[in-house]
Amino acid sequence: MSELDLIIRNAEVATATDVFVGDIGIANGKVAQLGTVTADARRIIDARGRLMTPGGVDGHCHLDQPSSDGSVMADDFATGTLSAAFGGTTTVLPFACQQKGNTLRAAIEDYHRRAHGKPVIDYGFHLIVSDPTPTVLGEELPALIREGYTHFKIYMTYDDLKVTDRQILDLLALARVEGAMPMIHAENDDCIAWLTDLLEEAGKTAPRFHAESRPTVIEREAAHRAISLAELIDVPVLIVHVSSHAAMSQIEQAQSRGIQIFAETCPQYLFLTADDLAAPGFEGAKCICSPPPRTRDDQEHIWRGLRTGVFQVFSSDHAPYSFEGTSGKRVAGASAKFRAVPNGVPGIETRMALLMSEGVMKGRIDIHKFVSLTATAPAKIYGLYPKKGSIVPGCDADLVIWNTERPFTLTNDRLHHNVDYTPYEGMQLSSWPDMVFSRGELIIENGECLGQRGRGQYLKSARRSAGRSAVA
Ligand code: DUC
Ligand code: ZN
Ligand code: ZN
Repeated sequence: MSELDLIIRNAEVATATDVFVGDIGIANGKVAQLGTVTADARRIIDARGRLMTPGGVDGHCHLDQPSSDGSVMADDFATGTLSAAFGGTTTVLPFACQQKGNTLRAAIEDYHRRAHGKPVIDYGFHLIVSDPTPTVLGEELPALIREGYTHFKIYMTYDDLKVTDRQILDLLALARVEGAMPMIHAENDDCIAWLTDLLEEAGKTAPRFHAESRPTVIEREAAHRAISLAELIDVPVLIVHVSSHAAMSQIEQAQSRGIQIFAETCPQYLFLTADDLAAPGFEGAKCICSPPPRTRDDQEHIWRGLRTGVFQVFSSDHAPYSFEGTSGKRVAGASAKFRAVPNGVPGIETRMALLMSEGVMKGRIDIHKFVSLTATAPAKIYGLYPKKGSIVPGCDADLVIWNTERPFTLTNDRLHHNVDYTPYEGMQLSSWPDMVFSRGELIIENGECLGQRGRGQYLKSARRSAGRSAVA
């Protein structure tokens, strides 16, 4: 056996299905051997007593995404992927967004330009299809899916992004034929617009009324509609950023009827509530996201859904808008009406540690569920498995060694994103990634990034083959 590049010895290795104490031999950026590795290596790291998981796959984040309201995201592909890496994520999937009137190809070319030379970790793109013209449906999107852009988001709300039910049917039918994975933002647009107007007429424009403009029934109805459309076409879809028990119940019922509906939730729906939007002054704007955070009861149901398998994917939905300044949350003014506040919260770096600390360490989910939610299932659903998402011979050596013995208080100044706040300020966490490897290269150690900006590689995704489940 020729010399390996690296052996990590005696780690407690956890995957979505197994746990074992053993060695990992790495050559050419890939896992070459598992178990007891007797070969020599250029470098040996002893990880005795340390938990190791696959590097995270963040299946939903926004980096340097152009907007129509004049806001500018605080994180680009450099700062966003740096922050992700510190948090144990080694693959990100942000969104290349089609502008209405433009082609998808233009969005992708623009997005590749934005990424060029910047990512610290590997990355792929989801598409956002906002203008499914006959050319997009007949030529452009099928060609792009075959080129490896196999997952796209459909919005049921937002004027500049939403598509009609009929257009959703067209897109789902195309996804079925081409083996793509549609992701759906499920909120009823007319209800939001109607309620927002009503609230504004009553002078209710502070951040806390954002939650009142988007009650759970709005998410439940749209989730039901999205599921019905998918059922009609007979194609799997994934409902993104599910926030409420009401919407989750729709998914659970569909799944129990044997319909292939996948679902994603995010940290903001486990750790924030609508009360966080009612913080004094404009502070609540920090937690404005859509769908909005709900109640403690909803949080408990979301935890149950993570445990029981209603949710397959736990993503950050990192949407990096700074609080101070004029390009983020305050783009429409220092105390703008809630409707003009950019939607989203940062969380690309905290996603895995929050779930490890509050989920695994507190016994709400087991370590296998953690790995599946944060890495394996998103890699499978988005066509990156087995290259990404697990620890098996031949996969990329994307690995995290955890420190679970040094509790700390989370503050924004220890994070590496370019956003000036974290919604989780002051939380006590028990776990944090100590060492992060990307394709066998140690990129994070002792709170320092050793990985070069621009080393991240673009990832093409595989198509879903007909009749194959996206998740084992
Ligand atoms: N949808 C997202 O996916 N992210 C941020 C805001 C939104 O509405
Ligand atoms: Zn969305
Ligand atoms: Zn998002």
